[in-house]
Amino acid sequence: MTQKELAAFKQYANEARRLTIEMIGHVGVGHVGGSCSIIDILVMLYFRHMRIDSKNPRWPDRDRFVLSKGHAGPALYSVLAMRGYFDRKELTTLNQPGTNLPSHCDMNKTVGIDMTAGSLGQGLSAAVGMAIGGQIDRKDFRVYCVIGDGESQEGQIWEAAMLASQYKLDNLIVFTDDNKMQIDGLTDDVVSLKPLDKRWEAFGWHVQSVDGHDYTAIDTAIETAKRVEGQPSMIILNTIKGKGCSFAEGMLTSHNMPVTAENVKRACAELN
Ligand SMILES: Cc1ncc(C[n+]2csc(CCOP(=O)(O)OP(=O)(O)O)c2C)c(N)n1
Ligand SMILES: [Mg+2]
Repeated sequence: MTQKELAAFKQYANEARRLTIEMIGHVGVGHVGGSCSIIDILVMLYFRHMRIDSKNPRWPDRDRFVLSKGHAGPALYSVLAMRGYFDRKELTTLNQPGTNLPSHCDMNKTVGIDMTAGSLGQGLSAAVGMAIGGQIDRKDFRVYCVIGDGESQEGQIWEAAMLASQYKLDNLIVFTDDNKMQIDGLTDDVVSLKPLDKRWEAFGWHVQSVDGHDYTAIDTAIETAKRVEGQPSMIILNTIKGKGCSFAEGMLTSHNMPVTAENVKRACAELN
């Protein structure tokens, strides 16, 4: 990756974080923490790695993306708007009556959303189904999916994990947003997942662990995952909840928090 590309990704991520905070600030409350922890991976996917065409959002050969931790919808909406799937003006309608942008992703409402999500644990199963579909149809699209660390306590995650390795789904690349926090506690204190990498390996997956805010590391990991044959890929992203916004960064309270006009002003200044 060139220095120029790196600078561009940082700029896109700053912009996506600003849009996310503005959007949530407009409603007054929302999932700041889990949205901001995934912005860097979303930028890398939507601005570098995914084969997509925003003017043809249902293109059968497109790569698919499933945000299994659907409560982080605002982060995805900001990136989709930046990529031209819909007008940025729509972002101010987040979670309002009649909106196309509900707080949790809905494929029947929002252009560019490939799967409805929000009930934790289900999105990965849908992603596995899409990858099996691609395999049956002999299509070369990839399926990308982001799950949460807290979400990984759901039994359904591990059912999907077993199926994916059984079917040797090397067209499936999944990321765990390992921000170490869930709704009301540290993931380690609630039900620890350690050692997370070894667990995925034991389920037959190719596993990598990287800094989830380091574009070069993420880029290299995705390139490696694309070359893996005969196994699905897990990339564990070491992330910080609320990353980039000092009123939320690293705070348990950032899960679903009030966002004031003052918060928005300060975050936008920090992200400039
Ligand atoms: C099946 C189900 N149970 C509970 C919830 C409520 N809930 C929403 S987010 C969340 C915490 C998830 O933690 P994690 O996956 O780590 O998300 P993140 O830290 O990225 O916000 C919970 C329990 C839900 N959406 N679905
Ligand atoms: Mg978490």
